Amino acid sequence: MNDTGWFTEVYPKHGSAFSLKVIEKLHAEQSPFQKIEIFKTEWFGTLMVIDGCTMVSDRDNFLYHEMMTHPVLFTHPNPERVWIIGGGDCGSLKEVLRHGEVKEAIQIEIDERVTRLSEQYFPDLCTSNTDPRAQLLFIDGIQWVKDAADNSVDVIIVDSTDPVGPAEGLFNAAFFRECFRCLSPNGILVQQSESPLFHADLIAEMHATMRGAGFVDAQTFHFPQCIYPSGWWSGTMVSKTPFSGFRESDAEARSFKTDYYDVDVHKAALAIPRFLKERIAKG
Ligand code: AG3
Repeated sequence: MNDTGWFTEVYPKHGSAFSLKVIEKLHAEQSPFQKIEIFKTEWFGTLMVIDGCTMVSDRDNFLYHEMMTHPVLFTHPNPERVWIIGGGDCGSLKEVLRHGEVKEAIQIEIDERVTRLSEQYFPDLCTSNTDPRAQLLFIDGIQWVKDAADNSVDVIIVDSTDPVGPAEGLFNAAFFRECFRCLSPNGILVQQSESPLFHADLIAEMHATMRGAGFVDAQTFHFPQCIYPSGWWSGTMVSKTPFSGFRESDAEARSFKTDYYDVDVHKAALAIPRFLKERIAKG
């Protein structure tokens, strides 16, 4: 935060920045893994920042959390066992648990402080933490996946920070191979895959690496996220069997309220703009 009362995240590689007007800094600490800051902002509500990067705001987190969960869960035929790697703010966990089919949701977050601060400053994201189907583990997701048995999960959601620092190992071939092994035969992995505009190379590389790890089909989808670089974000889903649409009528008949996701949004999110299609096709 600078002395004019604005928090700014600068994107040096992309000659741009994003700022939010801050009312007050609520908290700052260095956890064993990263620097975590919490701000009260003028219009975006509470904001969590990790190592200078925006993570979650009250105002717009619904976009990300709904899109990182509902498309993948309505694509899998019967998602009973779900792991969330990262996701320490618990926003993805909350959305996952809205699905009645889910029997077990395990959140594997390396940094317990992210969750404890979220419980304190983002209580709305943590309302499902006590759901009997939820388990919160504070261990390294990479190690968790390495140690897990074959065929032990239906959906893996990688809700990570940018691919630097603690999250770097969540974007490589060795990690994807272990995920592939742990997933059931029709298992799906979805990973946050950064900005279509700023990180098209990364998205293309993820497609190639994930296919190299054994996944047979890949679909990127996109959604707005104004607090992240370029204001436009994506997720990438990969599957052990070819994708053939999603459970559209179940999505239509869903019993829970959403603020962004619905059947039309799901379909629209899968429409990939020319430049990205071409970049992914190049490999
Ligand atoms: N995970 C993606 C954060 C990436 C933000 N990058 C940045 N600001 N440079 C967010 C976690 C939400 N559960």
